[in-house]
Amino acid sequence: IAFLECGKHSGLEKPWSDDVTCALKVLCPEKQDSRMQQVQIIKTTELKDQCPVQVENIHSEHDFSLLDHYTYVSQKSVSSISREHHSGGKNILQGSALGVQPKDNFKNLSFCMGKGCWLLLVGVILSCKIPGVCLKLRWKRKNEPAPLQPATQQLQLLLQQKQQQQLDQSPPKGAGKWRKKLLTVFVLLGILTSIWLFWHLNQKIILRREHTLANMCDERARMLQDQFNVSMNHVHALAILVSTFHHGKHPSAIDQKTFGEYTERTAFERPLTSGVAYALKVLHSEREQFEKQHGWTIKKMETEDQTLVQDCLTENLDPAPIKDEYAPVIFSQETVSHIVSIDMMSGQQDLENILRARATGKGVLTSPFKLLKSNHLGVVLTFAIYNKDLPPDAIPEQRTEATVGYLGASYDVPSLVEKLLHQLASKQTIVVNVYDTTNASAPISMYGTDITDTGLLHVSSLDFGDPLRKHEMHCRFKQKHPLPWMAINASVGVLVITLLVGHIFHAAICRIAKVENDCREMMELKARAEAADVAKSQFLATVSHEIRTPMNGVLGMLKMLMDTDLDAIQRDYAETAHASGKDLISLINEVLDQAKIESGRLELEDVPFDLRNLLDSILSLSSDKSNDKGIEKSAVYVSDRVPEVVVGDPGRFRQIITNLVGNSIKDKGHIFVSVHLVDEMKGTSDVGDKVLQQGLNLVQDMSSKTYNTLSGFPVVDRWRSWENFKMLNGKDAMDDPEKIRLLVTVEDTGVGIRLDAQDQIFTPFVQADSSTSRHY
Ligand code: WA2
Repeated sequence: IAFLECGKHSGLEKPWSDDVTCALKVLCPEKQDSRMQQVQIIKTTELKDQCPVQVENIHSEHDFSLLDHYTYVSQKSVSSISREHHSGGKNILQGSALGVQPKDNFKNLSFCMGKGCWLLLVGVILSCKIPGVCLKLRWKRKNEPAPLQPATQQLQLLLQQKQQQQLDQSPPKGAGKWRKKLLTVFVLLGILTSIWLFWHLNQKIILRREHTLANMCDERARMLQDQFNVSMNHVHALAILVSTFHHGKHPSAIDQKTFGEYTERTAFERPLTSGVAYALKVLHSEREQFEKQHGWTIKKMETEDQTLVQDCLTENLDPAPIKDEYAPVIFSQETVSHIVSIDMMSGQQDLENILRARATGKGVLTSPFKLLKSNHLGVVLTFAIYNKDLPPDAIPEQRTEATVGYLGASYDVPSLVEKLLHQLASKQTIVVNVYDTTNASAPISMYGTDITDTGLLHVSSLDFGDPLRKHEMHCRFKQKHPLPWMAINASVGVLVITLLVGHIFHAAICRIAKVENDCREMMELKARAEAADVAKSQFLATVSHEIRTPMNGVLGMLKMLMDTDLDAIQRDYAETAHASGKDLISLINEVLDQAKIESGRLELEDVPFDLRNLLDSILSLSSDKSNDKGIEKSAVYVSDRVPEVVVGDPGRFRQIITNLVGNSIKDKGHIFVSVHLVDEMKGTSDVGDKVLQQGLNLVQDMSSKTYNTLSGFPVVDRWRSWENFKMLNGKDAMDDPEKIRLLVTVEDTGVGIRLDAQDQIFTPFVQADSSTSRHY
C-alpha cells in the first residue's frame, strides 16, 4: 500500500526518478498517519525507532520498494538487513560506476568516429578541389608565352609543352586515385561505423534490459526475504510467548484452544507461514504419563502406506515406536491442526531441524520437502524453547539439557511466493524461480515452473536468516529479446547516408576525371592545331618568298624584252605580261604580310620619314585614278602641330592610307584626308585647329541645304563617329613624351552605309547593300 501511495506521488511511469523524496514521504509522515491501521502491519512504536535508520540507509536508487517492508522488520533484523542493504547498495553503486565508465568511453569513441568520418569527408571534398586549382594554374602558365614567341622558338616550345604535358598527366591521375582511395576509406569507415553503431546500440539495449531485470529481481528477492524475516521474528516472539505462559506459569495459561485462537488471530504478523505448531520434548520415561494426560498416543509420521501419511489423519497413523525421546505436537494453529499428536522426531527433515535448533538456540530452516497434508513443497522453521535462561555462549549439551519444547512454523513456499508476486505489477514481464542452493551441485526448486530460456538470467541471493541454508531467486524475461529496431534503424540510416554520399562523391570524382581527361585531350588538340597553323603560315611565308624570287626574274626579263624592238602587238603582250607579273608580286606580298601577321612575325620598322611628302605621293597617285571617275577634288590637310619628321614604318603607313583612299570613293564628290595629333581634339570646346573647328560648325549648319564642304556634297559628322573610339577618349594616353599619336581621317562623299547594316561590314564577304550589287 505504501508503495502504491508512493507511486501516486511520483508517477508510476518513471519509478526510479524521484525515489528518495518518495521514500521520505512514505516513511516519516506515516508515523503519525492514521491510515496506518489499514496497512495492518505496523506498530507505530516500532516505526519511530526505525524511521531514522531507514532514511540514513537510503543509498541507492534501486531499493525504494524495500522501504515499506523495512517498516515491519524488527530493530535487529533491520540492522542486519540494512547492513546487507548497505553493502548491496555499494555493490550496485560500484556496478553503476563501472557501467558509467565504459559508457563514457563509448560516447568518446562514437564522438571520435563521427569526427573521423566528417574529417574524411572534408578530405574528400578538399582533394576534389585542390588538385583542380593546381591544374588550372599549370595550364595558364603553359599558355601565356605561346603567342609572343617566334615560330622556331614556338616549335621548340611546343615540344617542351608536349613533354611537360606528359609529365603533367601524372599528377591529376594521381590525385584522382587518391580521391578514389579516400572515398573507399570513407565508405569503409561508414560501413564500419554503421556496424559498430548497431553493435553499440544493441549492447546498450541489452545492458538496459539486464539492468531492468536485475532491478526487478532484486526488488522481488528483497521483498520475499524481508517478509520471511518479519515472519521469522514473529515466530521467535511466539516461542517466547509459549515459554512465558506455558512453561513459566503454573498452571499453564495456554491450552490448545488458546494457542489456536491466538495464532489464528495473529497470523497476519507472519505473512509467509501456513501455520505454526508447538511440540513438547517428551522422554521415553515420561511417555506413558504424557499419553494418559492428553488422552492420545504419540503417533509416528511414517507408515507403510505413504498415501495415509499424506492424508494425515492421525487415527490412521501408527503409534510411535519406542525411542529415547519424542517431540509430539501439543498445540497448533487451525491450519495445521492435523499434526497434533504426531512425533516430529519421526520425520527426517523435522528431526534434523529439531536437533539443530536446540543445539544452536537459533531459528533454523529445513531444506524444501513435501509438507504433510498440503502436499506442497515447503520449509519448516524451528525455534527451541529452554526452561531457563542460557548464556549466549552455552555449549550444545547444555542447550539440549535445558530444552523443553520446539516451536515450528511451516512455510508453504509456492503459494506464498505467488501471493507476493501478485502484489507487484509487471508479473507478466518476468518469470521467477526460487531455489534452495545449500547443496550447490543439486539445487532444489522451491517455486516456479520449468525454465524456458529467453536469454537473460539474473540471480539474486536470498537470506532467510539461517546461515546453513542458501537460497537463490532466478529471474528471466517472459518474452525473448525483441529485435533492436532502434539500433537497426540507426545503423541502416548511417549505412544509407554513407552509401549515398559515397555514390555522390563517386559520381563527382568520375565526372572530374572525365572532364580532366577531356580537357587534357582538348589542350593536346589545341596545341596541335596551333602548331599546324604556325606551320601553315610558315609555309606560306616560305612559298611566297620562293615565288617572288623567280617572279623578279620574269619581271626583269619582261622589262628587258620591252626595251628591245617590238611591233605594237608584241609590245602590248609584253606590257600586259609585265603588269600581270606586278599584280602577282603585290598579291604575293599581301599573302606574305598575312602570313607574317598570323605567325606573329610582322615587324614594324623604325625609320624617320616625312609624313606630308608621303601623303602627297599617295593622293597624287590615287587622283590619277579618281579623275577618271569624275571626282572633283582630293585634298590633304596636316595640322601644324604634327612634326615635320616622324619615326615609324612608312611602308605600312602608306599601305593603310592607300587602302582607305582606294576604297573611299566610287563616283562624285571629294576625298579629304586630314592628320592631327590626338591631343588636339581632346576637349571639344577649345579646338584650335581650323579644320577641326570646321567639322564642329558643319554639324551646326545642317539645316541649310547647302553643305560647307570641299565639294558641297554631304559628309558624315566626324565628331559623332569618333565618339566610341577608345583610343581617342581613353585617359590612358601614352606617358612617353617622345611618342605621338596621330589621328588620320579619310572623308569621302559616297552613298554611305545604312545604320542597320553598319555592324555587318566586318563580316567577311558581305556587301553592305546587296541591292546596289557591287556597284558601290
Ligand atoms: N508442520 C507442518 N506440516 C508439516 C510439518 C510441520 N512441522 N512437518 C511435515 N509437515 C512443530 O519443528 C517443530 C512442524 C514442526 C515443528
